[in-house]
Amino acid sequence: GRRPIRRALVSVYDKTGLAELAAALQAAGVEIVSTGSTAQQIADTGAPVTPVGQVTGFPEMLDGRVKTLHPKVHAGLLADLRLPEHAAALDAAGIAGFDLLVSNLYPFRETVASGAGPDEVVEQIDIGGPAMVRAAAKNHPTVAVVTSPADYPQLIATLEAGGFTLDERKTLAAKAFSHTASYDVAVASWMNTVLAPEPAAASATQAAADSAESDTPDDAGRQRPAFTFPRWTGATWERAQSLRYGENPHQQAALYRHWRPGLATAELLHGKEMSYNNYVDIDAAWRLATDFDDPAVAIMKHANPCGIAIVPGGDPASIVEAHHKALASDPVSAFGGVIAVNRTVTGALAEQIADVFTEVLAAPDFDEDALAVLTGAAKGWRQNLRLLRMPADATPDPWEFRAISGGILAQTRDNVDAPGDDPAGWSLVSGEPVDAATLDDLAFAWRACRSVKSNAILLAKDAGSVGIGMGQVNRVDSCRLAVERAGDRAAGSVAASDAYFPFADGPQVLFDAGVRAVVQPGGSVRDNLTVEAAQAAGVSMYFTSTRHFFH
Ligand code: 93A
Repeated sequence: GRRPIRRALVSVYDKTGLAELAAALQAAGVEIVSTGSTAQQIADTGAPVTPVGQVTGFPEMLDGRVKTLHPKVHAGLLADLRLPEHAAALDAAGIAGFDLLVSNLYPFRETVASGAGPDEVVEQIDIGGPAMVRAAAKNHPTVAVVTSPADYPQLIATLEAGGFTLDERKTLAAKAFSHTASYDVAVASWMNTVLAPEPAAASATQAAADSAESDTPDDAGRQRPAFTFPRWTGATWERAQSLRYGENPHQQAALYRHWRPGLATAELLHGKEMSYNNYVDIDAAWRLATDFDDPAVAIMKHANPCGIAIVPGGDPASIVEAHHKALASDPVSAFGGVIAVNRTVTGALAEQIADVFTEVLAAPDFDEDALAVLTGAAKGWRQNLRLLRMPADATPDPWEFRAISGGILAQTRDNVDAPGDDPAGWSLVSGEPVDAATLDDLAFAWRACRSVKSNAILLAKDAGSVGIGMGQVNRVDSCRLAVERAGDRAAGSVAASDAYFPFADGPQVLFDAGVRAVVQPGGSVRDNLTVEAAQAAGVSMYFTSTRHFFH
C-alpha cells in the first residue's frame, strides 16, 4: 500500500519548481525541514519550514560543509520504521523520522565546465547531499527519495493520493543511486585527469623493471620506452547508452565513454539507432579515412576495408571522385557497408552514396544539399541510414584496450608516424627506383594497408585500392585473395604487405599477376628468397622496417 508522507527533508541546489513543491507539501500538511538557502526560499513562499539547525541543535559550520551531517538527520532517514526496535530507538533519542527526502547535489560538472580553478571545483563536491540521498535510498521501505525536479509533478500527485507505493519508492531509490553514482564518476574523472599529479613509478622494483626494459633495444635497434599503464584508464567510464544488442542478438551491450571526444560522442543526425557492429565498423572506417590528409573515403564491412581511395591534392569537391574509386574497388562487398569520409559530405557525394545500400555514413560534416538528399522524404533503406557527424575536436585515443579472460591488454595506439612510414626512409632492395607517381601509390598502399586485418595485402592503382586480401592465416592466401579481387586490375598495380613475407610464394603470386612494385617491412630470415624472386620478376621492392599488424 501507500505510505503517507508526514515529514520531509528538503535540501536542493537546483531550486527549479521549489515554490510549487513547497505549496503542495504545505497543502498536504507535511512538516518541512530544510537547509540554508532552500529553507529561505520556502519561507519566502509563506510555507512553514523548520531550519535543519533547529532539528540538529547544531548550526551549519565550515562555510556549509557541515549542515546535515548529524545523527538527528541521518537516524531520521535511516530508521526502518517497520521495525519496532528502530522506532523505539528513535523515540528514546528524541529523533523524528523522515518519510521523504528531496535533494539534488552541488553543480560539480557545471563548475568544471565553467573552467573554474581547482579550489572552486573542490568546494562543489557535495558530501552531505549524497550521504542523505544514499541513506534515504537504502531505506526505501519507509522513505521516498526524489532527486530530480522532473519528478516533482509525480510527487505532488502522490501527496494527494496518500503517498508512494513500495514499488514507486524502489524505482526512486534506484534513480537516486544512479544520481550519486554518476556524480562520483564525474568527480573521479576530474580527479584522475586534472587534479592528481602524474604518478611516480609505482614502486622501486617496478621502476627498475621499467628502466631495465627501456635499456633493451628491440630487434631493429630501437629503444623501448618504459610502459606505464595509462592513468586516464583509472578515469572512469560513463555508461552513455544501452545498445539493443551486442555483436549478436542474444548478447547484451552498452556504449561507455570517457572524457575524450570521439566516435562515442558523435552526433547521430538521422537514421536508426547505432548498433554495436555499426560502432565497430565505423570506428575502423574513421581511423582509415583520417589516416590521410587528402580527401579520402573508406568503405568497410566487418571492420575491414572493401575500398579506400584518396584524391591527392584534391579540393573538397573531389571527395566525390574518392568515393567513386573506393566503391569501384569492390562494389559487391560495399553493399551493406559503412562509409567514412574525411571531408564534408556534399549533395553530389550524397547522390552517389544513395545508390548503394549503406548502414552508416560518418563525416566531419554534411552540407544542406547532402542532408536533403539523404534525409528528405527518404524512402526504403535510406530512412535507416545513420548519418554521424564526428566531433570537430575528435582526437584519436593514445591507448587501445582489449579484454582477455581475467584482465585487459593495453597498448599505445599504432600511429603511422614511424620513420618507416615515410617513403623517404624506405630502402630499395630490388629493381629500379620507381617514378614519383608509383612511389605515391606505394605510399598510399602502405598507409591504407595498416587498416586491413592481418595478414594484409593491398593492391592499389591511382591512389585507390583495387584488391584487398585480409584476415588470412598465411600471407600467400592473402596475396591470392587480393589478386583475385583485383582481377585484370592486378596487372600494373602496386602492392603493400603489413608485415614481412616469410617465403617467396606470396610475392610470386603478386608478380605473376603483374604487380609492378611492392612495399613491405622486410626482416624475415629468408628475405633473400623474396628479394631474388622480385629481381627475377623485374619488380621494384622497398623495405620499410616498420610493420603494422592489425587484428
Ligand atoms: O557541503 S555539504 O557537503 N555538507 C552538508 O552537510 C550538506 N547538506 C546538504 N553539502 C550539503 N548539502 C547540499 O546543500 C545539498 O545536497 C544541496 O545541494 C545543497 C542545498 O543547500 P542550500 O539549501 O543551502 O541551498
